[in-house]
Amino acid sequence: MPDCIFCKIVKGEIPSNKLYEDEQVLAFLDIGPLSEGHSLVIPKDHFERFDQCPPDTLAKVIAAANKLAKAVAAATECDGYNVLCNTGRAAGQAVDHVHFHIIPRNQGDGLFDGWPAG
Ligand code: IU
Repeated sequence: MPDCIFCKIVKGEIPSNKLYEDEQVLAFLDIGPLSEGHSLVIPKDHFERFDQCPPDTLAKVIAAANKLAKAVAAATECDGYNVLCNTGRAAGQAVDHVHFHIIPRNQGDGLFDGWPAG
C-alpha cells in the first residue's frame, strides 16, 4: 500500500518511536497522544479494517497489545487504560491500516467523558 502512512512506518520510510516489533507486529507511540504512553499496535501487513484482518494475524496483534498494555501501564503508573480499534470514519478511524490504541487513563482525566455509559 504505497500511500499508507502506517505501511511507511513499518518500512522505516517514516520514523516512529518503536515500542515493540516482531515479524508480524509493530507497536509505536502515537504521534498525537491523548495521554502519556498512548500507543498503537498494528499488523505489519496492510489490512484496512478490523473485520478484514485475518484471525491469526489479529491474534498476534492482540497478544502483543496484551504484553504492551502491561508494560505501558507499569511505565506510566496509570489507573487504567482503554484498548480501542476504531473502524470506519463514523467510528473515528482516520488511518486505514488496522490499529489498536492503548490509551492510559487516570481517574478524572475527562477523556471520553460520557462514554462508556456508567
Ligand atoms: P484512528 O483510530 O484512525 O483515528 O487513529 C489514528 C491514530 O494514528 C491517531 O491517534 C493519530 O495520532 C495516529 N497517527 C500516528 O501515530 N502517526 C501518524 O503518522 C499518523 C497518525 I497520520
